[in-house]
Amino acid sequence: MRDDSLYKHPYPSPQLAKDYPYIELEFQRLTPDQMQAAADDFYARMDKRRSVRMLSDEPVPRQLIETAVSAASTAPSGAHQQPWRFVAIADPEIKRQIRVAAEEEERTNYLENRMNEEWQSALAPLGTDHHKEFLEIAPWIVVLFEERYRLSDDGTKGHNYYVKEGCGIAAGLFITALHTMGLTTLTHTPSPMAFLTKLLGRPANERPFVLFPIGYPLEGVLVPDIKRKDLSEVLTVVGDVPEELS
Ligand code: IYR
Repeated sequence: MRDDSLYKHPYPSPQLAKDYPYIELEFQRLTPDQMQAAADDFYARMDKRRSVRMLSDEPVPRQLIETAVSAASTAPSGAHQQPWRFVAIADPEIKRQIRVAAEEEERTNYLENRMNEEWQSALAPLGTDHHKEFLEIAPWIVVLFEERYRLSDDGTKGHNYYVKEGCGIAAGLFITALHTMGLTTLTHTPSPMAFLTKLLGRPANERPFVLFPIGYPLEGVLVPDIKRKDLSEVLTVVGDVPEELS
């Protein structure tokens, strides 16, 4: 039984619990040592994740992609609307069309200076260019579309809330799932990527958010020797920390 005594305004209120279904949270309490060990393991594993630009053509079973999407779709979202749609492509001809269209856009970005100098110099250490061969070689491409608004079969529109936030979290969970299952990907945003809506036959309420080529890394592949920011550069603690939390 829940002990509400800390709260003057318990959630759900008795009325809310009458009006809507609620269930007790399933939660596994860990010991402090287990918690730190889990955190250390997870961090160590995630710190090994790298964006990979040369994937192999080795097949990846569909089931793995489906499970990764299921995991991604556990992301929290505004009003629990889950405003995302993952579109998976293994069809060589469609992958080829995506590559051709993406390279066309990127040619303008890189060779006709659609990206300004500041942008191009920020990318210099990554050495990206308009060649996107991985789009054809990777066994899978998954495009995450944001569902900008809801569209019923009869054409009625409905508002979706915090779509970008939800999709960003879903994308994070997706790459985490892929990494955990021993696959690799690149969070790729061919720019502009409106061509994907048409090419993949998606409805007007969906907009491409990010594209993921997915597969195994090509044996011996090189990745940029980048360092991640130190904790002190990404974490600021404001105010006093009570003794028992230190
Ligand atoms: N969309 C281009 C450019 C690009 C932009 C950023 I910011 C990157 O981190 C990497 C690439 C491309 O995909 O090449």
